[in-house]
Amino acid sequence: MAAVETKLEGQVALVKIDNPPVNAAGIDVRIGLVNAVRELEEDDRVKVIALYAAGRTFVAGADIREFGQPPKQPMLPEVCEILEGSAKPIVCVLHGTTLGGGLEIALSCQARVGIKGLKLGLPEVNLGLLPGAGGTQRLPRLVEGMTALTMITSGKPISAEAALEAGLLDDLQDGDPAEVALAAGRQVLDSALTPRVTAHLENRITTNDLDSFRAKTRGEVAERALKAAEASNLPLSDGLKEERRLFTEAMASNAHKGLKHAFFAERAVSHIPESNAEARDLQTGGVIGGGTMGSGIATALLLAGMPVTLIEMEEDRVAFARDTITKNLEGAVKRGKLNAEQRDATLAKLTCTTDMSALADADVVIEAVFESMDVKREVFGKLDHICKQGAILATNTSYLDVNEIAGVTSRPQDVIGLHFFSPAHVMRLLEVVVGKDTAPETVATSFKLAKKLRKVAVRSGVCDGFIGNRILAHYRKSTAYMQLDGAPFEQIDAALEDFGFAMGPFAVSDLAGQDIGWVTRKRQAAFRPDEERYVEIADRVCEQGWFGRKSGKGFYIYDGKNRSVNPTVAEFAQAEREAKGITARSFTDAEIVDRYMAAMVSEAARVVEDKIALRPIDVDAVFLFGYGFPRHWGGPLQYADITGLAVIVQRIEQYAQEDPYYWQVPALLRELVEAGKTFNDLNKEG
Ligand code: T1G
Repeated sequence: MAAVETKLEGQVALVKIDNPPVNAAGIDVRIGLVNAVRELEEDDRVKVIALYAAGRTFVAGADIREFGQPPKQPMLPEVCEILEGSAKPIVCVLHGTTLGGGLEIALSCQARVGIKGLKLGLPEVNLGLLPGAGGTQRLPRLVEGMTALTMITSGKPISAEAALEAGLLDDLQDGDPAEVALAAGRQVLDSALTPRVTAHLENRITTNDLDSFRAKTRGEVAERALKAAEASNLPLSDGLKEERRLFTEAMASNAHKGLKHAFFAERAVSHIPESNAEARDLQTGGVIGGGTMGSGIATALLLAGMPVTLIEMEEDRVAFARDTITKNLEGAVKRGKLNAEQRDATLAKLTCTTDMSALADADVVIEAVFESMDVKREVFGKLDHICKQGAILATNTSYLDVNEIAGVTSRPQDVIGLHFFSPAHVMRLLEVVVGKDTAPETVATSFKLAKKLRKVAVRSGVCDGFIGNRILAHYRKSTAYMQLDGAPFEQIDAALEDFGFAMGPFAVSDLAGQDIGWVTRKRQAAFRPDEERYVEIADRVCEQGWFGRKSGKGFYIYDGKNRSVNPTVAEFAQAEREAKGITARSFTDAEIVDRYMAAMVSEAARVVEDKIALRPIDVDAVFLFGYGFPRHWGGPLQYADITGLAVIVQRIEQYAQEDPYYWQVPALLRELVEAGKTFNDLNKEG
């Protein structure tokens, strides 16, 4: 099947793009389009060309997989120039998600007809780029300045209706793209649709538009996109040159490397060894435990359209759970995800009860009770007798041994860990923890559930803390060590927020509750090696009952929306230094980030080494979608590749001089450096 096919219908030439899954404008599509236009220009029978695409969408952009590869001619800018210069008018029919290079192709045609449900956008900034095939020059010639600048700098798509109103579309139809294309071609023949050459239209960005955008556009990526759009006040050929110059600059940027990696991380993690196993039916869900996590999980299942039965021990807890879920759905109404009718219909699918036998027919049951092995073993013992054969029995534990939990049932093959992140109906990450006896069908069904919940599911093996929390437990220590050695915690938070984290580690633990970390530290105290440094500052804070936001005080003091540093923390730090004979020293922000990331990368490498994560990119996805890792870095192991693995090793070896127990170079990291390889090479080996 050719990527581009032509068929004549009278004087209308239908040109069909067919390059599944999303008709990306890869080399075959580009060559196909150029050849089609060239041939049809010479064919006297043809008076108009109607361009459309097969499948679920018109062109969803340039082929991202070609980025960073040697360029294959013709490149998309040239294809767009050929479409724009065509001797025969080209009407383009758009459906699905017409994005990036796909919209740029459409902008280069002489008329555009949309099909209802269409979304149009220039999402290049989400990849650290800018429209590179004329989008920043031709869009402002078709729509008014503010609309053009918004689409170019925000990357957000607009609806077909908004595009019609803005003049981006000439018409909006319903139906099959091929039929709409033929009808549109005939409309041009009948002069019911007037072709316009975009290049001949005036740029509509005003100085005021630019001034207002300059004032509010922040960040290297968006500022560069705005700069390109500004060049639209030049003659088109000069504007296109400036756009190309800035596009090439963006292609070489770290932000692009990180954001492209993040795009593929979200998709690569669904490629698992169990992909071909048969997933079971998933109509109804059950949740045990109506606390914050249980209610959040129930809300996620309800929002995915599943009837849910939630179990709690006492009636007042049942009422609390229903109330929490109702509030969660109210929040979804506020965020515009649901309207009032949909909220009520969703809530009607919820059953809250103390009677566990109500779970007998559930296709999947997710346990979210107190993090105690005894309690979990008791619950799974009961589920084993209540639930129908073939039901997925899942635990939402965030670190307990899934194999031990499965071991109390007669069907460990149906037991799996489904580790949600709070708030469970909002956070996109789901760690799917596969036990030693978990059946491939159970894994495949869990990934199917994740897709239904619009989660990014990452497969994890069983270990303390799985992928995310195991790595967190390690790098978190580096912040306590830096604090004891002299870095004020607020400096550590600020340095990491500048690096790109939405919130620094001390602020995060204040938000989550200092008592959670305290319980973990006490649990680990029993088997903490003597060689391991231990910092007591956080224990001192907890001993005061200062658990963070929920108690109005932690490392920070919270007064309504205001937050200030808790000065007593510095006193606790100084007292511990004096007790341990430590002289405080200063840290630069850069050193704080280097140490934090070296600690994160080293434990992440060990998680890959131990095969807890399938690939390095799985670790990156966990941190991008569950731990607020700055997207423009692409994740901790992509950061390591961008920074240079040898540099990371050299830093760990330097830090090991002061603490050889904590700072150890993982074998995998050393092997990659010696082999001149990167974590991405491992991803490719898959
Ligand atoms: N190039 C290559 N592969 C792509 C692709 C693209 N543009 N878009 C999607 N895929 C693959 C994806 O990796 C997955 O593969 C499969 O298609 C299905 O995607 C010059 C420079 C279109 C809204 O940024 O936002 O044009 O995992 O799972 O949820 O100015 O894909 O199955 O192997 O996401 O239905 C601009 C990116 C490019 C759009 C569909 N375009 N794509 O979502 O399916 S830059 C974009 C999306 C550009 C020019 C510039 C979404 C989607 P696999 P999926 P989906």
